[in-house]
Amino acid sequence: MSLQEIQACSLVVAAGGRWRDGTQAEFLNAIRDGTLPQEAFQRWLVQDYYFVKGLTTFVAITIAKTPRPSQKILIAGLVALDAELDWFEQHAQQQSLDLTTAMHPICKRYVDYLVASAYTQPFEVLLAMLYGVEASYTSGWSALDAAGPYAEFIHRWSNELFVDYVGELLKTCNRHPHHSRQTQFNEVLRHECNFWRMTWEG
Ligand code: MP5
Repeated sequence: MSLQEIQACSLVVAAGGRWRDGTQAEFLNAIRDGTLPQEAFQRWLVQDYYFVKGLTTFVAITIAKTPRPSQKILIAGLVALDAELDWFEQHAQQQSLDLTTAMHPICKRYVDYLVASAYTQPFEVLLAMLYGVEASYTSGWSALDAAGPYAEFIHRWSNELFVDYVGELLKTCNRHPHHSRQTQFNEVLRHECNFWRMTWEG
């Protein structure tokens, strides 16, 4: 499935302006323009690491609730998250960043929302939320050319394999519709918007 198909799915279309708010950010514009302050990049790196740790919990609980065979794509995603945490740790070490500092309240609110939802929402809704997390990130980063000092980071969420994974998540969502999933999909986008603002403003 292409990025265009991902961006044209009914969840995204029904989200309206929330999709734009959750996928466009001053932080990303500054990467594109080559004007991102190092401080903002390092804030993003540390907070996104904390976010991915929280997302790992969310995915693990979602796996436990999801019937086979739809579980398969989630288990593959969980393995990728483990590798991604290693990747973040290596980058943090290279830049001498401390990964034991406090989580920013905006990041914490997002992670708390995901983990609380994992315990309380039906798996169909959790699938739509995970799709929201991944589809918004790939959309945001894919708007940039994978070139310049941040090429590795842009490539991570815009490469073909990652887009394929997000497409598989969408197909899984489409196999399991649920009447209340749009509300939570929109809520994910609201948290994405706040997260991006935090990376830029501190
Ligand atoms: C993702 C992320 C994508 N890393 N950070 C935020 C704030 N939202 C979404 O998750 P993943 O696991 O890195 O693909």
